[in-house]
Amino acid sequence: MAKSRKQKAKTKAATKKVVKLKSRPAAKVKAKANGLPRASSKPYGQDGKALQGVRILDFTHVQSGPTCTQLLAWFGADVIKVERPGTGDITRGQLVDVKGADSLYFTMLNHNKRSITIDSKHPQGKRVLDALIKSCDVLVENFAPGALDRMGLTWDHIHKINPRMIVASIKGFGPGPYEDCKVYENVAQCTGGSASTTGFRDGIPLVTGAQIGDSGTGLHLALGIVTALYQRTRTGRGQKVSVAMQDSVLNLCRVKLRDQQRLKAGPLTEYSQYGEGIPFGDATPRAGNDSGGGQPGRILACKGAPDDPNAYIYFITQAPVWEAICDVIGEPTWKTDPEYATPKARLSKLNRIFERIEQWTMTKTKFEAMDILNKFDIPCGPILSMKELAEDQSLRKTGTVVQVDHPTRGAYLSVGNPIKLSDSISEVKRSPLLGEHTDEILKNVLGFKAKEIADIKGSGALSAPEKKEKAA
Ligand code: CAO
Repeated sequence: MAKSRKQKAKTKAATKKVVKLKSRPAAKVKAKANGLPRASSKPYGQDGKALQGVRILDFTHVQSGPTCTQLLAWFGADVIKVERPGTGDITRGQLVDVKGADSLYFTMLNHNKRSITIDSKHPQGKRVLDALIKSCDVLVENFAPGALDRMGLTWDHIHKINPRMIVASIKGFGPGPYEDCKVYENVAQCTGGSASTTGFRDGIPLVTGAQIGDSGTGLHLALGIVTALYQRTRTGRGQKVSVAMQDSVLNLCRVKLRDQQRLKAGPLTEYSQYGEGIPFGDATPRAGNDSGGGQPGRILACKGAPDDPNAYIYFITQAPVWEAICDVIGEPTWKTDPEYATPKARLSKLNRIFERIEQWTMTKTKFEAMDILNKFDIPCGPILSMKELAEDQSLRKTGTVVQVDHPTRGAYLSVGNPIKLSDSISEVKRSPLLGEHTDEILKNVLGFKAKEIADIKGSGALSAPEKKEKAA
């Protein structure tokens, strides 16, 4: 097909471009033909951080949002936390263990961030916020529904002044009957399917200690943000990233929705209830400590229980190691007995089997049992207390548990970055004091002159309103 003049011109321009790139000295050519930079020649871990160059306007508070931005900060993003003058993130003053110091609740969720205090409803505060929006890549918030809009920070406003801005939000619920509700951790666990499937069949629904509603949602949001940042490298524009806590919990409970649908095909044979001959209702029941998958498991008492509340082990009767289990617990005939030899035959006798295994585990400490069972590749795990985890040397070595120094509270333990990148090493830096970086951000990030800074400060936009003197 003959090319039009326009097409010919385009081809010529493209050829020119290629020639130009080829004719540059090799050292100056940064991009390879596939558009990716050349592989760094620096040693792994010494060529910056994964999210270096990404700046986050962090409007988060309490737990869900701060979990997300802390993770991004550990990966090297410059996270600027905006806090209300005077009080800051409410968690600074919650569950206080050292008088006058930021609580562990706050410090353990806000590492590697900078703090600036701004009254977001003050005209001069809005001016600073607009400047921050212009200079940041991502705004992250987990205010109650509508709060960001009430501050005047609507999507239209943000996108108008910075079309590249990614606006990431956590709310309790997605669009629907509950979209205006305020939500905390346990509400999300209850509305996301976790509580109805946690606990024992004959007991009330239970919430779990793992903060799947807050921290779980923060993790989901972090993935949404880096994904949006990646898309932006192609489109050049920002987008909204929204995660509802109910959705995150349900996502983490997807195996229970799987079981809900399996109910149509008959009883859930791996649930203890099946072996006990108790009929199933029309919803996924609570399954105690039964294993979620097709490998039956239970928590069994070890030497020291029940006086020691954590002298227990999780034991899985994985089918491939059944014969080894029989030998270890002293029931070698179960290897060939048709009543026990196959996984199907065992399903109706799980209570009997685990009672027998427990007779054996009760003769060992949880660590002794773990050592013996590991030799036979029998999947098991001791119930570790927070005290044991805090003292665990292997977790200290990997940086999953770290000791951090803090100017007002002294040294404390925290959970470090659980996601390990070989070329982006996480250092855990202490959380910022309230407004610690206000001046630095106004001057170095936003480029305000001394006079402007003095005017903004003088307006009261960055400080708490003075307490009125009590009338005599
Ligand atoms: N300057 C001025 N005002 C500020 C401010 C600042 N720097 N930062 C916050 N505020 C204001 C907000 O604008 C809001 O004012 P309006 O109600 O007038 O709009 C007000 O502070 C309260 O914000 P909020 O409603 O978000 O806070 P809350 O303590 O009442 O509710 C929470 C907390 C968590 C229930 C709610 O924020 C929420 O539902 N968030 C979404 C779900 C979520 O993340 N939950 C997890 C929390 S962790 O368990």
